[in-house]
Amino acid sequence: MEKKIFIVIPSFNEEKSITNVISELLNVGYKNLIVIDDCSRDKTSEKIKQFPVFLLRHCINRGQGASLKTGIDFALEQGADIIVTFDSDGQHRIEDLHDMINPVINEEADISLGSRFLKKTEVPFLRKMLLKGSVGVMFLFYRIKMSDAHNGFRVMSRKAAEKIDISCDRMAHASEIIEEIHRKKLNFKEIPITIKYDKETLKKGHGSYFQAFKVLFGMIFKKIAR
Ligand SMILES: Nc1nc2c(ncn2[C@@H]2O[C@H](COP(=O)(O)OP(=O)(O)OP(=O)(O)O)[C@@H](O)[C@H]2O)c(=O)[nH]1
Ligand SMILES: [Mg+2]
Repeated sequence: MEKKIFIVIPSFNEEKSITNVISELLNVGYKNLIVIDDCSRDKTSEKIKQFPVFLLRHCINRGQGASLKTGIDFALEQGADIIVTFDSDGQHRIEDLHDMINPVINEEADISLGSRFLKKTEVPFLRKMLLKGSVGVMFLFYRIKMSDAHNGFRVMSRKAAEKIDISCDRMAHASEIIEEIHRKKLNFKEIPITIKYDKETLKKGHGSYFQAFKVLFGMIFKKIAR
């Protein structure tokens, strides 16, 4: 029987890129798209209305983690067998979807995690250091060997989605997902993917460095305080 694939797309002020992301996904045949507009201040929702997608809106800005939770819970209610999380800022590539989905469909893994470090990708220096810091913390605390702990491109089976509890509303959800994979003894596979860095995403990225620092040190303090 064909598996029902749902794609969860968190969105916050993405009026410039959301139309492209959605039309490309629809064009290659993915029909079950769930967009979570996280109380954008721009025209994100208006841009989406022309497309046959599920549009969910937060009435206050709750963050990337909360947006994913809203979308994943909705996908489960709709009977999803496979759930993909895919960014709306145009940084993820449709071409990588197939390689990401296959291990989960073939039951080789409960969850595929995209990794920008298994492919030759130019990652901005500070971003790279922060990402490597998170990977180091994951190894130090949990003995989890991985190359990219903060990649928003994931594919999970229904079983994995039901088990993974996301309680961190903002950026810390990414490390929380890895901790949950470890705690719930789920199998993961890292898949080489390309993250597109262009002028627009790099400009936005600078604002999130402070958040990324906070998450990294938050992880360390949480573990020490336990
Ligand atoms: N920053 C941010 N993103 C959100 C929020 N809610 C939903 N998102 C979406 O979550 C996805 C990832 O957000 P980004 O800020 O690009 O985070 P990132 O890709 O991990 O980091 P960058 O390298 O800075 O792009 C995007 O599709 C956003 O639109 C929010 O409150 N803040
Ligand atoms: Mg991004």
